[in-house]
Amino acid sequence: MVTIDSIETLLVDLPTIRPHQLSMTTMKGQTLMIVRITCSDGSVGIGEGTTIGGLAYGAESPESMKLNIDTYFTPLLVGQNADQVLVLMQRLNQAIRDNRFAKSAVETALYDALGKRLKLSVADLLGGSLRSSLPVAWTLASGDTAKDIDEAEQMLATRRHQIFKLKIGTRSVAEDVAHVAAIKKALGDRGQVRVDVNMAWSELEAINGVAGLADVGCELVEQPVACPQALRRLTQQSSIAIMADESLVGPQSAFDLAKNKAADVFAIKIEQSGGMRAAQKVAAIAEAANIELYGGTMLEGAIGTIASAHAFSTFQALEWGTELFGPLLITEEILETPLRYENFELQIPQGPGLGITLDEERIQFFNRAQRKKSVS
Ligand code: MUC
Ligand code: MG
Repeated sequence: MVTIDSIETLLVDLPTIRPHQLSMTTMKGQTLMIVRITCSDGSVGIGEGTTIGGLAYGAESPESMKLNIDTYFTPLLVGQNADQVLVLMQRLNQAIRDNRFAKSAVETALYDALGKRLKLSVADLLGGSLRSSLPVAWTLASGDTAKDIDEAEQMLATRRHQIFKLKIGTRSVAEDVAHVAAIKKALGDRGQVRVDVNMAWSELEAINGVAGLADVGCELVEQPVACPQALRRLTQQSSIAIMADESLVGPQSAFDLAKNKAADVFAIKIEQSGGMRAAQKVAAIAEAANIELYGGTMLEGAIGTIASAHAFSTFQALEWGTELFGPLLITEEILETPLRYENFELQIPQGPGLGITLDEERIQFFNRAQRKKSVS
């Protein structure tokens, strides 16, 4: 029997290519919480947890994930049969409430190690991939309309992205609509334009905002309001698609939203769902309820992005593509072989497990614990 020998966690702090402005915070860097699980046969699996702006987005932070995995998850896992991922996750779920992001990171590492042992990809372990590449949107969030247009033009010219998600919600509704109108006018039919309000609007603001956005050619509005009932009312009256993101926190919430038809589209994220398997359950609920799908991101680095890609590759439909651009927002390459983004798509690595290998020197260089040692 192959058992779990040890679990290591580390925090890797990386700069972003430019400030990334969301309605709740502006990110200047990203912290990857990396978990590494070593098994008795020598196989090693990696997983990743990220948040957006520390605790600005939700109840978990990279630091809390590290502490909770070290203190509470590890004793439940060490010595257990490493092949039985469902049993291991059930063991965690019985003993530990919530902590969906940390669970997602650990589940990724367990499947990565299992895939390496069996010489199967993570997508194979999840039932098999239905696609080898995924369309990837880019988020325009510099905070400046002219800069955003330049950035979009660059993405179109290099054939990296043709779907653009604009982060709005910090300015007035009228200013936001004007910002979106200017970008859509500049791009015309060459680029699809969507927005993410990250819950910043009241219901009344959203009624006006969504109507204004529809008029200027925006095709989708992500999480305009926090309240699920308001989201449902907007979905019922909007002429363009309304997408749930923050309201979607795993299968139970997916069922509640689907039951009330509170969104046209679900932005599924593996971390918010509680892992890749839970993300598949959310997708199944959406499919049964005729809700369309979009593959979301918590701005993960390469590990979380590729774990998401394996999970999304198993979805029957992915009508709105994905936004798996996280590694491109970070200045540093942390893989031995960089990911391939070409022709507006991300190629899903084909090797066993996640199919990626970390550049250990780079990881150690940016490891917060090593940096602290070299300063003191
Ligand atoms: C979110 O709310 O969707 C996804 C893209 C991005 O820029 O931020 C994230 C989070
Ligand atoms: Mg969002």
